[in-house]
Amino acid sequence: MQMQRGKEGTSIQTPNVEVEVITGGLGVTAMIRNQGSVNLTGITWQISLDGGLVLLGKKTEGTISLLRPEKAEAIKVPLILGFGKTSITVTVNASEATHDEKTSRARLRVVFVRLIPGDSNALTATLNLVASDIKAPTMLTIAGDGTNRLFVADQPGIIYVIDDGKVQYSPPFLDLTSKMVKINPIYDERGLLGLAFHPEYVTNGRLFVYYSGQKTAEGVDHESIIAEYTVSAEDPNIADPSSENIILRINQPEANHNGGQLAFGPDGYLYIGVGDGGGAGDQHGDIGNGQNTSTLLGKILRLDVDGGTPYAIPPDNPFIGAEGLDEIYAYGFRNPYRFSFDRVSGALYAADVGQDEWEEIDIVESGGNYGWRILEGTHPYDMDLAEYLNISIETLKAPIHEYSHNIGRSIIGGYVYRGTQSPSLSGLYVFGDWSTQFTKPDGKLYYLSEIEPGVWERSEFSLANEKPLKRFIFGFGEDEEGEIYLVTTRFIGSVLRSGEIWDLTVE
Ligand SMILES: [Ca+2]
Ligand SMILES: [Ca+2]
Repeated sequence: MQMQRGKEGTSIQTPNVEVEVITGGLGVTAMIRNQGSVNLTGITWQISLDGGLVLLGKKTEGTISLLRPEKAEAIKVPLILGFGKTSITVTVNASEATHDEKTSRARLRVVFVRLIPGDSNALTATLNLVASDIKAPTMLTIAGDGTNRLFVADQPGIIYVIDDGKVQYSPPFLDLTSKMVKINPIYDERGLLGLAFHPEYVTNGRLFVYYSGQKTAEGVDHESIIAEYTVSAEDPNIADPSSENIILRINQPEANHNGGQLAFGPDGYLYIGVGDGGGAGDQHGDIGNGQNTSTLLGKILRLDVDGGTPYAIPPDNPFIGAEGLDEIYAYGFRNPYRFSFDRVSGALYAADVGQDEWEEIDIVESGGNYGWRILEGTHPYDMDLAEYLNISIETLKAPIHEYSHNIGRSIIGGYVYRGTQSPSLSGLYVFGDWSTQFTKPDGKLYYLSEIEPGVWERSEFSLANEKPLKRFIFGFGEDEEGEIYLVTTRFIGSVLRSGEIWDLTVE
């Protein structure tokens, strides 16, 4: 069964061909995907180069005789010989009256084609280095106390404070390494993954962390621990290490897919992103964890940390009085590693890292089922499970945007920009992809704009500097003015101190 859904969850019966991505190297390759629900036949394509000195491969044409729904096919110009800057335009036309076109800029060096990051007509981002000499920063946030200090969580367990552009290394704001599992410096998804300051931090000094702690049960890998700390009474740049108050422990069956985001909503409640338990394909129990509302795994949780001990359930949480754990706010997630609230609308934007093929962005609502592992993005993953659970596909919440692994590998959620330095970015959702490859740092920077109600368009930033980025993107952050930051590493793990903090501005 091939049920393709539109942006509002309606069926698309119209044909829809898309040029997904253009890549360089030796020659040019473009991925053409059938995004509709009907077979496409007789797709004619053209790859043309405009500008520079092109001796071979200036214009290439071909035909794809049949492209089935969900499928993608590569089209190629195997040999290009040329020099200088050029524009590569890929055009596709299917006989079912659907067409698409994409243009990328590139530099030709004899037979080598180097793509310049950024979509044609995309905004140009300038990255300014704010701090470095950190192992593997996973996020950046603020205390909201008007000091405009930046707080950075480093995956091995240290929180640094950056005050007026200077990182306070010793002592750090908080060192949690002794409480955590020892993480693999080569690659690990465990570690210090989340940090959020209480909305009333100015008066109560409370902050919350999400880290990977030692297991206390058999048959699990580790525990995700959400704990509270209090700032030291003597020094605003140090948290009291003895103040730990554990809010929640969650057994994690595997090392990966831990989620990790903590954020307070505009309602004052603490939201927590928890992954599906890890491994691959959510193979946990009979039905997996995403769809199982008797586990906290594969969920976004919502707690009241101002009432109850150690927390209370907000009175309007969706599973109160119904089957399912009362902590759950929304479910059907695989790895909601990063989410944020729009400062203006209050909407919760979550980026859910996909399995084999699709990365997605969701606007999350109370009680919503976001589909995993029945669907990956809008695409079937385990339709038998829907039948087994008697879930109608139409009731699953569709992402506002998805992209395939031809484009990226692990989506890294960011923020809707509400700052003042970059007016052209206003209201756009800035996000990224960790890296297109495991073996080399190739993070991508994107933004999403709602071009008409319910229709979202992804653009890859052009870069004024650091192009290509050549870094892994681990997360984003905002300062008190709503200016946006990016945290990266040069290496896949935390083995070296290659972590960097950048602020991002647009002309
Ligand atoms: Ca319940
Ligand atoms: Ca989903």
